[in-house]
Amino acid sequence: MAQKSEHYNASDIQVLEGLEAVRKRPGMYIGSTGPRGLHHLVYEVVDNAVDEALAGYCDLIEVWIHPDNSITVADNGRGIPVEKHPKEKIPTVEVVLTILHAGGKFGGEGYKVSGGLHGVGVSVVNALSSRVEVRTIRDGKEYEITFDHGKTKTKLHEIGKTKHKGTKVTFWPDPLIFTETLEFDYDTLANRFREMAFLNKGLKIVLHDERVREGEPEVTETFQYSGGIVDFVKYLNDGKETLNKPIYFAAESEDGTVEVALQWTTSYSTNSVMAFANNINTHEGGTHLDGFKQAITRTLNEYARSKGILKEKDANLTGDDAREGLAAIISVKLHDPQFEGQTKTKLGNTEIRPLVQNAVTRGLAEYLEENPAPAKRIVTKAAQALKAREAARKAREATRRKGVLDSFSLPGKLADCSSKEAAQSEIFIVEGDSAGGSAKQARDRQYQAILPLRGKILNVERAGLNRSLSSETISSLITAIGTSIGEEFDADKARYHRIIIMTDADVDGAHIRCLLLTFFYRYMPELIDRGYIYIAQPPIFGLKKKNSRTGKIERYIYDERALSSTLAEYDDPGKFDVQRYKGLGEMDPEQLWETTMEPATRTLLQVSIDDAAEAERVVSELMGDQVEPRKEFIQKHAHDVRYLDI
Ligand code: 0R9
Repeated sequence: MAQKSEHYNASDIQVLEGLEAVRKRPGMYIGSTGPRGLHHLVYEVVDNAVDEALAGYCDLIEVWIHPDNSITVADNGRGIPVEKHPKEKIPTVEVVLTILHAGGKFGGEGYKVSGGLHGVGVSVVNALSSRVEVRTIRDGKEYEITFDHGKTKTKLHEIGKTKHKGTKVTFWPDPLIFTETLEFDYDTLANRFREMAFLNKGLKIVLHDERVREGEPEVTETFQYSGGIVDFVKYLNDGKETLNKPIYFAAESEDGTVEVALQWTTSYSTNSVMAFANNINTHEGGTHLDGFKQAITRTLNEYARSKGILKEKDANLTGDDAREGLAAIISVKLHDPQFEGQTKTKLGNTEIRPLVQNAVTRGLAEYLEENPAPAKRIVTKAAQALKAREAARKAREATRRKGVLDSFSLPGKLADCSSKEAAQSEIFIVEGDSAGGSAKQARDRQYQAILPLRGKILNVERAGLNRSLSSETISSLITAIGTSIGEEFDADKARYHRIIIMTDADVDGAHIRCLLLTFFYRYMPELIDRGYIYIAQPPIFGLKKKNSRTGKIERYIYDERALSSTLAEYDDPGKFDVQRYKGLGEMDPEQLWETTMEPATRTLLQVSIDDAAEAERVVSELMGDQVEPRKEFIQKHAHDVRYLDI
């Protein structure tokens, strides 16, 4: 808008300042300018289309990832209005794109329910894009308006008549803002759209990836679920042994709507319960989740007592007992959601707790009475969880009497650091004694502790907590970390804020890493949430001058694919020998220090769970006791196994 100087007025200045502020501090609006923030741009636009679907005017959303890293989102709704905005005196569509927080507030009454985590609106996408093109169809006429770095480039103009309906937005993320990467990750987008389609029954979301990869066709995937969150629960439990058909309840009040779907499996895990508010995954929980949990625990206890499955002398089932093996989706849609918590993903609306609690109590009690066979399986499983928990506590007490879990008696193999400041301290979990020995010599004693792992680690996914505790490797891990486990787990007691898995760059190393990640995911997930878990990146090749007397490594290579390009660039006359490191033990302490352990120069991968549903499925498929899903997973991912991680 800066170009149209003859019409420059006070509201224009305000507009410019608004979007300039977004460009100056993008993190405040989209979280980061890394890959997460980049993908957030897409969600922000798709959320607008989903709002139109929730209002009942649209049932198809299409998304294209173009080869030049631009994105198009199209919906078949009413089209963004083009009439002059009464206050701003420019077309409403231009207001929506150029004024901060202008979102749904401008559409007359606005939307009853609106998604979007930050709710910042599409103007933020405009501010952070080098170019945006918007097409909107109103009364059979198609209009276009374009923007350049957030400023109007071509004013709204009609481009023709059409029988179609809807809005189409294309944007090019600004390379000056997204300096880390401009590349969209297909799976990240696909997982989010799958989730959205589950949460909005019947809504069709089509994702097209137009980026051509050698020898591969263009990818198009359609997400549409006539069963909504019931299909979501089936998806979470795919390949698991289930105890009941998915149960579904819905309730409505003047505050909003509640939908719940749930199904128990034979699994030991308790972290497949996901709660959403206005399509946002409320990772930090909140009132809807509290209401749900209370209802499940109470109802199962009452049923178990009334049927004599729990006797008078027996203790009550705890929430964890009742939820062991449970997969559930709680989805609430509210007119005025209050998001709280550190990451604004905790629902605060108190009126929602009784709404969910009553719906689940009534619905579940009725289900149990009407379906005695699955009801018995569900309650018996919870009663077994109670017994296993009591047995695990006894095992823990016995091991503690022996002094094993106690942090006063740290494991003998641990070479601890001298600092007691957890925030500055780190522990390397190292595969094998020989690498452990090198690491102990290499480390900075003040801040770096080394725990060598001898022998195999149990697969906790199959063994359960009780048996895992009797494994020396697992108990020394728990003691060294200091948080305890199970009911007594306390993340604040972690003795290190960087827990670094350092295994060999071979198949065995990958297996051990996988077992350790499964352990942290199942029993210490809060350490992953807090960002305490890391994976070390040792080099896999070293380049050495031919006939070198000193044997000095001139250059380290960390990535198989980088070897040939590095050789081509660095070694054209062929004067280097390539040494392949099969294990950490092949490096001397100085080499291990400079390549993998020195904070100033090393690379660490921080483990995070972007997509809880996907993580849960992958862990159960890969680590659980059913062979068939694992086989299918490995066949499907055989080609990209280098990039596989949770
Ligand atoms: C491709 C992504 N889709 C959108 O961004 C999109 C926004 C949008 C919309 C309305 C309809 N479809 C949309 N798609 C709309 C229309 C009307 C009222 N409210 C919303 C109407 O016809 O009266 N809008 C979102 C905000 C606005 N429109 C508004 F502020 F301009 F009204």
